[in-house]
Amino acid sequence: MLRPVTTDIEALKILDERLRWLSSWTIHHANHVRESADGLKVGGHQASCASMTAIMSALYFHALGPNDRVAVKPHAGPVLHAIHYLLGTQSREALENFRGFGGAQSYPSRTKDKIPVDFSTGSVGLGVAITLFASLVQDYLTAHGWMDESDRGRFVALIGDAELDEGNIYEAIIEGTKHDVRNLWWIVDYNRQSLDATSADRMFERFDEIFRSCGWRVVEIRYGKKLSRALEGNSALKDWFEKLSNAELSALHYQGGAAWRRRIEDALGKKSATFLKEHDEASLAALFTDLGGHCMETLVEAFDAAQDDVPTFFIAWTIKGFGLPFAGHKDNHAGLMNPTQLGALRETMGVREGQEWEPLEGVGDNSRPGVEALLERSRIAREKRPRAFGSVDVPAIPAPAGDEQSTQAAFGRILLDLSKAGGALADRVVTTSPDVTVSTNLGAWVNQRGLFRRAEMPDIFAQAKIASAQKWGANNNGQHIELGIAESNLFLMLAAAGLSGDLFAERLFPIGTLYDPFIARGLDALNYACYQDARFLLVATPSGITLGPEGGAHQSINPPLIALGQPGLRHYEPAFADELAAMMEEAFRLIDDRAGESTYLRLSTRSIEQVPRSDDGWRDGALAGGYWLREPGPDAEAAIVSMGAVIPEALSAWEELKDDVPGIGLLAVTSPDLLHRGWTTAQAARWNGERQPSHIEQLLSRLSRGAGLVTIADAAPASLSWLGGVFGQRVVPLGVEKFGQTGNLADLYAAYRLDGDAITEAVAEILLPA
Ligand SMILES: Cc1ncc(C[n+]2csc(CCOP(=O)(O)OP(=O)(O)O)c2C)c(N)n1
Ligand SMILES: [Mg+2]
Repeated sequence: MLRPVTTDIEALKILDERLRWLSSWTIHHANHVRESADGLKVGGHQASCASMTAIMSALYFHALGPNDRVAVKPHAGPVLHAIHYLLGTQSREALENFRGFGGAQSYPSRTKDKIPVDFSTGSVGLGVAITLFASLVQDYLTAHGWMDESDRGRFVALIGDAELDEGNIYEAIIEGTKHDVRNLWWIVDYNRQSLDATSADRMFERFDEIFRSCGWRVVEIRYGKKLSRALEGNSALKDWFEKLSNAELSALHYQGGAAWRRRIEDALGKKSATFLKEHDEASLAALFTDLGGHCMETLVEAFDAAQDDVPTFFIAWTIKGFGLPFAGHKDNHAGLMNPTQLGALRETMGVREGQEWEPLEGVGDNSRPGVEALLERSRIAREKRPRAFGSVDVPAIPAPAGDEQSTQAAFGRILLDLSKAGGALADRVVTTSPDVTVSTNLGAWVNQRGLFRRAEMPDIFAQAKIASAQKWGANNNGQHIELGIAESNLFLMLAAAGLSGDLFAERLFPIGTLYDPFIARGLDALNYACYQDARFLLVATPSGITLGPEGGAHQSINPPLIALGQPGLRHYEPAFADELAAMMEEAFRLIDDRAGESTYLRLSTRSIEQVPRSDDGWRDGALAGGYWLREPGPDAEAAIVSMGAVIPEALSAWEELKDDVPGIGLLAVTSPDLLHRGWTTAQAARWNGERQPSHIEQLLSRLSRGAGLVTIADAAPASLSWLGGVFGQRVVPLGVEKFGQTGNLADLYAAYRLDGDAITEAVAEILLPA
């Protein structure tokens, strides 16, 4: 039975045990008790949870303040659920349905779990780094006067030690050093085991050096009180212990007291006689498992001692599977206790059969009031906050004037005009770019609004009166966060800024720019941002082989296909500046709309003649994914379907063909992504008896059923070729399927079949009988 509570430490220890039990039981229940409908292994990570129940108990029931936010190591999700179960904010039903449909999620999810999840996790490394960018957003909000200094919180990442192999963590700390980030606690669950094996010994002490050199405080929580005392006066034993390899240490933790005795005798001989006489096998096992990450006093002391805002990297030594039968075993990552082992654990934890879900089962009457008081205090700190939407009015965004424009130049002009006009939206826009601010046309905006830095940074070139188009002083009012070249950081920055409404109840309108091909470099971080429903505008420019002389390494091909398959991100690819203005207005609206999403604009440096408009009839269609730029005749037999920067080729081919192919239409596609979604949504609705045709069905129904479509895009042709599936119309898809190369536009368009000749030939092919 557990002891009566005398101090918070005692209550925290009890809660540590409750967490270990409840997380083990939740996983066990899902795998061994709940009926299986399909015979699939349900899974879960009992060892990874047991590894950090003490750390999480000390954190959630002692150290965290109400404004603190935590990214929990993905496979410790069940511990987070257990914490909220104890706090009364998670239901038994959700736990009984862990990893089931609608139940508690395997890995903490902001959007799907009902408990407050500050950051979703799952793809290791990303949850760690986003905390750094969230702290930067917090600094940004306080510097701009939207948040009180006193409301600032700390950002905590709970990290698996193998997670430290993810390069994005180091990209983030390098960026963080430049921005002097603070209020961060990164706590490593240093169990020296990964999924496959024990971790490499060679990295020992390297992590400390890396973090220290980036300005972090490193706190090693290696020994618990008992073990520390035992080793203090026994330097031979301490020396031997500290030289054990990761694999040896894990194996000993698995084998237990007898193995410890044997190994110590072998290694130290007579020198260990007194020590071994004083310890039986059980006490040897208990002693050597008293690592810092399992010792409540040590953890609480370490957390209490780090109360300033210096970013702190804690290395808490732990045992994977602590207290469970497979503790320390190298294969325990996905290991599950069998019913007999679980039964034994139940007994040692004082849980009666049938009472497994009882939150405070096994806690004695004397202890209860202290535990309950601690839970009550912690409950208030962990309350879920509502998401904030609809706070900023988005004004109409006018199109920049000019007969010839590129969409990239128009983007810069629109932002500059927005800045000059001022207003709530302009003030809440925050731009960011991985060292391509100038080349993506954000320069004029930054001249107007300045770089953001907590500490004033003069523009030395301007002070020295050296001529430059970029006048970039930095101060804490600036609205552009300049990043180093690492694209992964861009997406994590967008993720954090795109959650500002949720995390801080203050909406920001984040805009990130990069070159289109380099989306691939940060793709998992982009997916991660979308997964947690962060809201932002991603502007990718330049794109495609239209970039000409820059060549194949910079010419993107497949991002429209990426966007087609990416939930939470709407792809628009405008051809004209007025389309772009409408899309930016829509993107801003979507950022602040509960049912909205993020937007990806794929832009180009090609300056093209703008089309005259007689009215606004094109606008709704453009925002829905496409519109007839040249209306087809009744039951037309052919149409050209064009996306983005190749519109001049499509228009000239249409001019050339219009007399020979009566009624030929020209469809401007602005979003294959929206058209496809609309199409599949309408099909799904038909199963429910709703017969509203989708936008693409309405557009294509203007043509005859046997009509042919020639699609053209400076992108993978599969972006548009699927249009033939809507009504079974024939398609000749033109686009780029081989890597690009240097060249002028005429040469490249001819070589890659993106020119007017290719279009007319393709139209001829579909009209001539086979
Ligand atoms: C990006 C990514 N790669 C691989 C995985 C699969 N995976 C999940 S946990 C894990 C190892 C975790 O080891 P560690 O971080 O030390 O956590 P522990 O369970 O030991 O606490 C791996 C490879 C993942 N979730 N994300
Ligand atoms: Mg590990």
